[in-house]
Amino acid sequence: LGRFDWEDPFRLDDQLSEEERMLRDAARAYAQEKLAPRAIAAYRDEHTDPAIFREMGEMGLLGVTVPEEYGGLGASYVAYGLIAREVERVDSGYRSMMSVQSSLVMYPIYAYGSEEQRKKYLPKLATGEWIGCFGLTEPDAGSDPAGMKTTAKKTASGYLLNGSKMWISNSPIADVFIVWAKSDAHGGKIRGFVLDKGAKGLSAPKIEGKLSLRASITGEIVLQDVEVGEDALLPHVEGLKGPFGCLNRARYGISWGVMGAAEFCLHAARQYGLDRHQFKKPLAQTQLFQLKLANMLTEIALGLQGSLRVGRLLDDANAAPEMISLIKRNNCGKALEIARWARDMHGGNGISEEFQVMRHAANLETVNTYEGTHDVHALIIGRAITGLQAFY
Ligand code: TGC
Ligand code: FAD
Repeated sequence: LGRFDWEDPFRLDDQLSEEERMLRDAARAYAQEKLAPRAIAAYRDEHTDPAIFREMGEMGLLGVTVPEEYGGLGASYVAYGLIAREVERVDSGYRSMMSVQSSLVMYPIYAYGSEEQRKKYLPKLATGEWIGCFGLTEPDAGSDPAGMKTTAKKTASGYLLNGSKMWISNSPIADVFIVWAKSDAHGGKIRGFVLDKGAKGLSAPKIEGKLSLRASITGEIVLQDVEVGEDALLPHVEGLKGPFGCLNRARYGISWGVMGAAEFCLHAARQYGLDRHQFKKPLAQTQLFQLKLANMLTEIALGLQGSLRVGRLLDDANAAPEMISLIKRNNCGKALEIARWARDMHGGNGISEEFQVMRHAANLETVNTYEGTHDVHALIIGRAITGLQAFY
């Protein structure tokens, strides 16, 4: 019989390649040494440090799956997931910054862009010199992005963009804007555009007052008669499958990321239960405490194994979107539950910033909602099970 290691119950480590383990260890070292010391204050002060993009770029953590000739590492999606897990172990906001840049900005430029667009944008996004954002959601179109109102009108030299995007990660500090709009020149179909900061009529005001994901800045994108050339159009994709192709990758990364946050909460709750005595014994020696720890560990072990399986399929270009919905939904929901348990298990200390579990719980409220809410992913899975569309 084999040994059991509660810190790696299904021996995930044995299932990784040498390169994947190396990247994971590098990401863990960076996250623990550079991000963890800043996380509490960044969250409290709602401060996003743009230098983090440069640091991540230097560490090779941005766009890891993009080929080396464009500044990436040409690494596997499993490696990308492992990095997300290490970064989100510290804070979901930091993972958000990283995954928007990698999956929602670099990926569409790589997959749908022209050679000129790839050469212009990808190397600077990979180093973090440029920060990117992804504008799909609008004030009146969230779960239903097909209802977007942003338009691209054909002009003699390019397009005129009008509309507004809401809840956009990184937008107030972004240099590069991926914007999805309905284009009259393409029969009203959704097309992607890549815009540069400073374009006339383009602004990105910050959304104030967030009580979640406070280390990651969020804003609007306002487009008022923004004129762009033909070279701003992403030429190689049309329709909702454009943004969804990016979301598949980001959602997959999130499924790993939230398990990192959940692992932090499990470790914190375990340590707290060992240290804290009530009724003349450690809390960790009570049955209810152990039941919660066992539930946490079980969900994390299963969640990580699911993400690894889908990651391997993604690397073989053989993952279905429904698989990604399944792991995004389940891992986010379970991580949120785990963070709430950990908060409870810390008693009064659980609400203090010092113990960090409440910050994770508050962050995971957002992660459970963005990139498709918990319920929307249930409907995607339900549609696959029944063949019946329940959205409309
Ligand atoms: P539906 O009719 O199902 O599909 C329309 C077209 O899109 C294609 N498609 C996909 N393609 C690739 N991957 C997927 N996952 C795809 N899902 C759909 C589909 O094949 C079809 O193509 P075609 O060629 O036939 O036209 O579309 P619908 O309008 O019924 O959509 C329903 C629904 C609910 C599934 C979808 O709209 C949805 O997933 N809603 C959730 C919206 C969402 O996830 N928004 C995310 C915004 S970005 C964000 O949150 C970033 S936060 C990042 C961070 O900070 O970390
Ligand atoms: P709604 O769609 O209005 O949903 C409200 C509720 O109704 C939810 O519970 C939902 O599950 C439920 N619901 C909706 N439709 C149905 C249905 N048919 N049946 C049953 N229930 C339903 N977007 C971007 O484009 N880029 C970003 O970078 C980005 N970053 C974000 C960062 C943060 C901090 C946040 C909070 C959001 C971000 N988003 C971003 C937006 C995010 O993707 C949306 O908030 C999300 O898709 C949900 O849309 P909504 O907020 O409009 O909610």
